[in-house]
Amino acid sequence: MEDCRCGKTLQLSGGDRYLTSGTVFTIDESGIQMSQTTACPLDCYDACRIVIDEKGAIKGDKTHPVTRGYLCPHLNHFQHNERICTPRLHGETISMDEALDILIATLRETKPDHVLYYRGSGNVALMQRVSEHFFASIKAVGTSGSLCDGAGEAGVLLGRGINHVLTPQALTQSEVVVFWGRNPHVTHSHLLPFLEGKKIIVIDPVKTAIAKKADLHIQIKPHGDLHLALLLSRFAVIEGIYDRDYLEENASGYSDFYELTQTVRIKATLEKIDVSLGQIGAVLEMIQGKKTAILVGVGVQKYRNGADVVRAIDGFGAIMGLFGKQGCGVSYMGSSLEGIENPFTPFSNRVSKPTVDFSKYNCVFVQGANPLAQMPDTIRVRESFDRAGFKVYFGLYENETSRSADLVIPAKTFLEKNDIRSSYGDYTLQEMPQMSGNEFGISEFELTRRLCEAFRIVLESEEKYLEYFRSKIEYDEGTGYRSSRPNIAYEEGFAEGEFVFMDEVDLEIDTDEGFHFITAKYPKGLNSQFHRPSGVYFHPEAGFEAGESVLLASSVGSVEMEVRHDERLRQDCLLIYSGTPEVNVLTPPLLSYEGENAVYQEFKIKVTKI
Ligand SMILES: Nc1nc2c(c(=O)[nH]1)N[C@H]1C(S)=C(S)[C@@H](COP(=O)(O)OP(=O)(O)OC[C@H]3O[C@@H](n4cnc5c(=O)[nH]c(N)nc54)[C@H](O)[C@@H]3O)O[C@H]1N2
Ligand SMILES: Nc1nc2c(c(=O)[nH]1)N[C@H]1C(S)=C(S)[C@@H](COP(=O)(O)OP(=O)(O)OC[C@H]3O[C@@H](n4cnc5c(=O)[nH]c(N)nc54)[C@H](O)[C@@H]3O)O[C@H]1N2
Ligand code: SF4
Ligand SMILES: [Mo]
Repeated sequence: MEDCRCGKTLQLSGGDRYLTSGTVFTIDESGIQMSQTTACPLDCYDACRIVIDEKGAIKGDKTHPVTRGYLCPHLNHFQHNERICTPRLHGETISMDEALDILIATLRETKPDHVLYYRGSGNVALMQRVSEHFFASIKAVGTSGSLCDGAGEAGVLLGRGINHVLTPQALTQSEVVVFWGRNPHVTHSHLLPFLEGKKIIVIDPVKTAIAKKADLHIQIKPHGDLHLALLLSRFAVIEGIYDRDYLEENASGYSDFYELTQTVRIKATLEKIDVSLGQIGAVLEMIQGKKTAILVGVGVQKYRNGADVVRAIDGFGAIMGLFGKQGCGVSYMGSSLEGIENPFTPFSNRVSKPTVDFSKYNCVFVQGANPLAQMPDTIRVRESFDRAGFKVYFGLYENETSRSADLVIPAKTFLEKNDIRSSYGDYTLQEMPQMSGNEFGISEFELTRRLCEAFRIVLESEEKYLEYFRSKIEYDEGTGYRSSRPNIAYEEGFAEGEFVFMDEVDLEIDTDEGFHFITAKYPKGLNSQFHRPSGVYFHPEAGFEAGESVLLASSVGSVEMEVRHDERLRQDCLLIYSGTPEVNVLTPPLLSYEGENAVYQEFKIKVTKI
């Protein structure tokens, strides 16, 4: 690991595991105090608790109920050699004061509705949102929708009204755990120790590590999940293993839902999604009378009907009476803000994030994101970003977006600023006090303070916001949790009183030519941060040699990539990991029908040898 180019960065050392930071301290009202623990704010379910030892090395916190002392390799890379050390304007180094003056002057001369604020998920701690307060107050345009989990979340909310998760601790009570389009070895590794002794079912087109260990793996055709969930529900009713008493009380629309499931043509559908009747019987047999948790990932909802897919899986959970019981339920990616009211001014004007047209704005402010790599339809995004007025990138690392920006403002890392970490995988709510000093970069709060001062916008002190978030923490055996957390998810029913089943469904299965496209998370990277993957993966028998180049084409674009082999894939699929440069040249500028989400896997891909 090398130093930052300007030589000011903190040193990484200790092989692969530890990071040695400089002075370890935290400032409070009584002066400077030694501080020991913080939390990792990377975009990840785990929200690991971190201990900084007396030598400044980063370690997992053994007392933490989820982390249990283990971190992951991403933390070794978060201060890698491409960290941005100095502000720059059109490639020329400038001071932070100059950068802020230029930003302020630009914002002053731009009509507010020509200013776009675009925030990504490079850091998911709560104070990242403080800058929204400024941009919303000047009436700039914010974004709505998501590149990530929005379709599925819309499906969850339509059925349940509120999105509660099953925490790793809640799973200790489960007898069967179903991973449905979710890859815990890569994206939620701290969950794994909680699975010991449980029966595992995996529904995933890829033979992931958890699928290899599973008692049952259904290697479904991508996008077959809606049909599978409806068929499982139908057979649960036919076989009489549904939870009738539960349904009468909590989900009385179940007979209409059962009727809806009867519109699925069994034989033709099973053929199309490549699932057998035997596998449906096996799932039902394994979960019958067992405490079952279904963990749904973002993999199932990267399609226009993603909300329906997740809602149908929820419907199956309801049919089996899984909600509101210990160790049971259906759990999707949660919301970090659930139960915490946003203290910052919200945007009154928003545009959909996955399809935003940057060229409409005279000033674009990008924070903690790399839209030029991670948004769908890269060619359109690139052109529209190029044609936008003044582009500002506020982040930690160089990437496609920093290289195309007019003004680059370096951020501070989470060790260098104060924050609070909420989680979308559990209910922990953790303090993240400043741990080390740093002469370069600016925190989100400080940047916002300077902007608010220039525009005479009222902003509370940093401590006041932190205190507000802190007031939502409830401690239990030394660990902080959101005070709003449910004891058992949905124990007290659903937001609308009852679970609301879907009442119509489009069962069409696309028959376009080409390979099914899977774009999933890469073990060594976090979207476009840290290690960037490369190449396109095929099953060895899919007809392509490892090392040869192929032209990949979808209806929006085409790109050349080198072939790699991966035996875990189906022969009719290709896989390009998230973070691969140019992957999103292939993905469409469309929104999910519900939830304004990106739909990365909507299109099939045609492949030609070159
Ligand atoms: N190492 C690492 N960890 C991460 C991230 C990262 O980039 N790298 N990203 C973080 C972020 S931003 C998120 S949103 C979470 C996401 O966490 P996950 O939901 O676990 O992530 P994915 O890899 O997108 O998808 C999971 C699985 O869905 C499968 N899948 C794809 N299409 C389908 C389908 O049509 N049906 C079914 N049943 N399965 C399908 C894929 O094969 C994959 O195994 O992970 C977080 N954690
Ligand atoms: N093909 C394909 N595309 C995808 C996906 C996929 O699975 N396949 N996944 C989608 C999903 S789920 C997501 S969540 C998005 C993620 O896409 P983005 O939100 O654009 O995230 P990253 O690529 O991780 O870029 C985050 C940047 O944040 C900056 N950063 C990190 N920490 C801080 C900080 O403390 N302050 C500031 N100011 N900046 C910081 C870093 O410089 C980093 O480059 O990508 C989406 N795109
Ligand atoms: S990226 Fe996730 S697993 Fe790794 S240290 Fe951070 S929170 Fe833990
Ligand atoms: Mo995500």
